Amino acid sequence: MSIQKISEADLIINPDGSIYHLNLLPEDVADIVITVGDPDRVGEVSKHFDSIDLKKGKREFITHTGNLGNKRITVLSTGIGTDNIDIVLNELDALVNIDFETRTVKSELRSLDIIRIGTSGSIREDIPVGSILASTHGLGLDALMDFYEPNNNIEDVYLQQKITKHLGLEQLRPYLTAGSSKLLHQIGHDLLQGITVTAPGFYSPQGRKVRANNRFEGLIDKLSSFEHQNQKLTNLEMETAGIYALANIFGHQALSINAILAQRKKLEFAKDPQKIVDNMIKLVLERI
Ligand code: R1P
Repeated sequence: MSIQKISEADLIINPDGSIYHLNLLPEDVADIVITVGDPDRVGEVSKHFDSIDLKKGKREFITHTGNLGNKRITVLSTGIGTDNIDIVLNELDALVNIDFETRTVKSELRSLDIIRIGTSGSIREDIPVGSILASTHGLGLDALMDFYEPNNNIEDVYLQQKITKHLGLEQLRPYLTAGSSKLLHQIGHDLLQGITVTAPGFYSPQGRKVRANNRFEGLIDKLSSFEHQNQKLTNLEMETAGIYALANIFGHQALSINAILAQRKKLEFAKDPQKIVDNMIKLVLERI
């Protein structure tokens, strides 16, 4: 089998040997990676570390790597949206699985534990503001995975088809991927669980109406009325489905943990969002 060299245009490495957007060197990435949307949340996570040995950043991609107990952990901000997730997951994987000297895929592949600590809105009456929810699956309403060769298992395809039919949103070609059952057991075993819906925007794509009219009327009711063998769509955010789908393609383990700040059915928003986020951060760090 010939070894394929990845071109300088396909994989851009900065003059100092770091990867193009994340600005990280291969040795900067720990086996446990926490992703957060908000760059300011990186420090909110790493302040709990026993030591921080690396702080780097470029654009919205801020990284701290350090130690907590006997664990080495990287915490990295993704910014908002699955277009950013495309960059973060590809560059993280390249950092650990591509030899930057030879520009070839390493013979022994590393599998990262990728845990998203994010904020989200509940679409179910029984999931109140302040809940911490683990995503069993990510359902993407965005177009990211239209560009990749799918790598879905049969159960995911079956569930995705059921949901798509229920929603009547065939034109959006929703994609569905399960999260890591290992991480769900380790971190989310006693949390609320559900299928997280990843939208390609915050306003109309999540059924919000401020001034513009929505094409899909009643989106929240449609999403929240799906149920199949006790599997339900529970919450909305903007990254999980992309993380799950790309982690699955690359062979990484991924889990998304969501702090519920908004209640879309009851039209409520958290009075003290930072406290809810802090609870989630502490819970995840205790279980990592
Ligand atoms: C929207 O306000 C942002 O908040 C949520 C959404 O997924 C989106 O990124 O997550 P983060 O708090 O992790 O950014």
